[in-house]
Amino acid sequence: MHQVYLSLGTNLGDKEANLKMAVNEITKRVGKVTSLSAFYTTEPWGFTSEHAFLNAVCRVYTTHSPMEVLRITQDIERLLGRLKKSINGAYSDRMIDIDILLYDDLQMETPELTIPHPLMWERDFVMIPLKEIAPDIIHPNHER
Ligand code: PH2
Ligand code: MG
Ligand code: MG
Repeated sequence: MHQVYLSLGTNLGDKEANLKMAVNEITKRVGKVTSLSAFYTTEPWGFTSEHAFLNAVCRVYTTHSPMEVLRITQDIERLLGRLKKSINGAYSDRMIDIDILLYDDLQMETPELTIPHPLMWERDFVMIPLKEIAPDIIHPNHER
């Protein structure tokens, strides 16, 4: 079994319903969700939008590989109505975004997937819910 932390974000539609449906699908397809943070209303980070976000982080136990988790979470994004990933590489409004933050103690870097998520440490919308459910998480390169 592998322990995965996922970040969930939405800023369109019924945001609370979007997060709950995402957690439901994650439970069905990725594995048991053993912890879920509160839902945090946050300002758009890195782009301008009139639509505030609702963000959360969950911990999942899975038998799937990192690339399988990526494929499954992208399927869930499409199922829940995520139409486009970005506009010319810039962030855009979305029904749901599911990002892999951590996968056990794994560090990997491929064109498709980098773990830990390279921007997570500077994003309050990730770190505040993550610290809520995993207070001991620290940056791998600060470990000794
Ligand atoms: N996701 C982004 C970019 N900016 N800002 C907030 N508040 N919440 C997000 O989930 C978010 C963002 C890229 O996926
Ligand atoms: Mg994202
Ligand atoms: Mg994403």
